[in-house]
Amino acid sequence: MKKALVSGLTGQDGSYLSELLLEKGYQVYGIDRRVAIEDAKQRYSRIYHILDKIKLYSGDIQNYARVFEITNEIKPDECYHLAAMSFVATSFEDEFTVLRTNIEGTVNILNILRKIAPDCKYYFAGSSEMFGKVLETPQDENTPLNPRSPYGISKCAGFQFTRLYREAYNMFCCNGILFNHGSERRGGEFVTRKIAKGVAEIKYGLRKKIKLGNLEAKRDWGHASDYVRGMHLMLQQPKPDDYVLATGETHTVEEFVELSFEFAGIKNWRDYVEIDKDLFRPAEVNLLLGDASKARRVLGWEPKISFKELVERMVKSEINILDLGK
Ligand code: GDR
Repeated sequence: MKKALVSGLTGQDGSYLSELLLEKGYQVYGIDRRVAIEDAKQRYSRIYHILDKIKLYSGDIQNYARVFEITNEIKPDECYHLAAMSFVATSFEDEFTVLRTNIEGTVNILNILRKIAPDCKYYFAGSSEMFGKVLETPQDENTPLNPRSPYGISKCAGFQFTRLYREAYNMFCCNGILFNHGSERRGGEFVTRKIAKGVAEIKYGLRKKIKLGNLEAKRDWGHASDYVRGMHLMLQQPKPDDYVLATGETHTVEEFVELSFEFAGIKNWRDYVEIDKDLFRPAEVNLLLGDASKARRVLGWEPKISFKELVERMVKSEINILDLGK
């Protein structure tokens, strides 16, 4: 039985990845940072259905000694490092948390693997935010990095460290460069979930408006369940490498809004959306569009869920939640 250690297991991607690994017969272990939410159903909402099948270790990736202890006990065959401060807007306000969690945390894990599990295959969750103010379109593995946020800069550092460990120590280290991916399990502060939830609440008369920032930004949005398949495939190849995962389609935030209202059966969406200047970022990434040809060719990966289906699933899920609560 293969053993996989997943940091960030309680998050959106961690939950889908754990389901996939369990299906494939892995023993799944997670590092779980303590937060002050006592209710397990709420705290582990994304993984509640598999909690009895996985093992969670309490710890923080910033704590070298604890991660060392956990890794030493498990001796994983594969490590998926997903844990991060992942909200771009907050990274402008609190650069230090990004620095410590995203850079120190990543170096801790790499360094520990090198010392006690050098044969462990390692996946780093790189991001399309690394392309920032894009220097070419579409973006692929050879596009120069040009980040536009503390978050983007931190992911570039993690990405380069992952490469460094591959080249300097001959370790099996892969970078996934994942473009935006949402789902019914997306965190509430990200724009896709915020829109889907807001639209459902408007439908049921629970709110009058949604406040949003820049509607013109363009993103390449896929579904998280497709993207975790790509992560796993990267670690099953004969050689470690870096791969872009993306749909190859880009849409504005406005299109996401428009379609969400359409799926909820609400006309004249502009009547319900208020633009709030405070939600604009100090520096914006205007356009992301990924070219995942390499992942298609080498990994045989392709996304199954379209943009339209993603929006539909997210909106319907929010409507269902409110229906169940009635
Ligand atoms: P992003 O995701 O920054 O692309 O990073 P997010 O959903 O936060 O923003 C997408 C775009 O929407 C615009 N926007 C708003 N965003 C938020 N959050 N809230 C709003 O009210 C709002 N109004 C407009 C933003 O300006 C932006 O242009 C995500 C994260 O998951 C990262 O961790 C990941 O690495 C990348 O995707 C790939």
